[in-house]
Amino acid sequence: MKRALITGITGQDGSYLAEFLLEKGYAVHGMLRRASVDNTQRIAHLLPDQPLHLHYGDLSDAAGLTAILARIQPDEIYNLGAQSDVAASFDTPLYTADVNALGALRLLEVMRALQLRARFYQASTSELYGATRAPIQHEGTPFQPRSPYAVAKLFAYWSVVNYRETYGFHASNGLLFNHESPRRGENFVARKITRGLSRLAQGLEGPLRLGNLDALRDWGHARDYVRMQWLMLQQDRPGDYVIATGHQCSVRQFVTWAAEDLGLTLEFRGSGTQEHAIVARNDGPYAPALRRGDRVLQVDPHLFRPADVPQLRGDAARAHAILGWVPEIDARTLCREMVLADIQLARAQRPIPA
Ligand code: NDP
Ligand code: GDR
Repeated sequence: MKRALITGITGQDGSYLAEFLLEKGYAVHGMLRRASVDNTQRIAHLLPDQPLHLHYGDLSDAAGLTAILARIQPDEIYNLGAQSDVAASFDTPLYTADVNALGALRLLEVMRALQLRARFYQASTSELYGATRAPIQHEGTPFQPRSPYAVAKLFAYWSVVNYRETYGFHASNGLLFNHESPRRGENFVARKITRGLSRLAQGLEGPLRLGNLDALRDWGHARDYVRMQWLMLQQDRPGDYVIATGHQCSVRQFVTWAAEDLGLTLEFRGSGTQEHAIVARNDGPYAPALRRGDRVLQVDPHLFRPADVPQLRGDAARAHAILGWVPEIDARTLCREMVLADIQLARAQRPIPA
């Protein structure tokens, strides 16, 4: 039975990857941060009766990483753990660098010290392309990181390349573009939209407040993307791969889709920080709390970042050619799946009428 270690197992990708590897017959070990409240909700369904083992650890703690790797002796390591919130990285740049940059290097160094020949996957990101002017980005597009998060991930990216070239590590970078799911953290924009509109539709909260509606992203589904993480480590040769759908849409478009899935037609009014959206039509049973003319969205200047990434769109031709990977779920379908899941959650919390 192959042994895999996943850092960040409690996160969105970690939970899908753990499911995937368990189905493939792996013994899965996950690194878990100690928290004051339960942080295992995304993997709770996997815990009974499965070869899934959790170990307390933190990417900032080299001694702990050494103990975990020495004990488990994994065949494959997936480094998904990170301070993954780009906006938060502007407020916590040193912490973000410690976890996202030095955290990856710590793992590589522990592997070197223990002479552990595990295959290594690093969760790299489209954020490395940042301010690029290239309309579509591939493995050869120069990096122009635009946030403390992206700068830290750039260090980790090059550390992986260096350990591969210098010490012969089987270490690979997945340059993943945005990917979402019903398990996505509530602060990332796609989930904020599907959850916020679903709750507003049930009368559980007020209008959605968002920042830059013009940002363009290439959104895929997390379940599709973890399959590729595993595929990269099954190759004879390590390498770096862009993983993306090749399609791009704006935050405003995502709002429009999510509203459609709730039976709502929106009308956007105003511009810049005055922009807002109201209900033009409500055609379905999903939004009982909303009437024509109700405000559903307000742009909030406080939610703009000190620097933002205007547009990302990935060319995954290399992954298609070498890994045989193609994304199965497009952004429109993804949005509908997220809205349906968030409607159920919102309905479960709807106050019982007196
Ligand atoms: P999440 O934010 O959902 O999960 C991050 C995970 O990292 C959580 O398990 C979190 O633990 C853990 N973590 C945070 N800090 C530490 C630390 N100091 N030591 C150990 N673990 C830590 O992210 P995703 O699942 O969405 O993303 C997975 C990885 O992929 C991340 O590295 C992210 O930067 C990267 N990525 C994500 C993309 C996306 O669109 N989702 C795209 C490209 C890259 P806890 O639950 O305790 O907070
Ligand atoms: P991103 O994702 O920064 O691309 O990082 P996020 O969903 O946070 O933002 C995408 C775009 O939406 C704009 N935006 C808002 N974003 C948030 N979070 N909240 C808002 O209210 C809001 N309004 C507009 C942002 O300005 C941005 O342009 C994600 C993370 O998963 C990273 O870890 C990963 O590396 C990249 O995707 C690829």
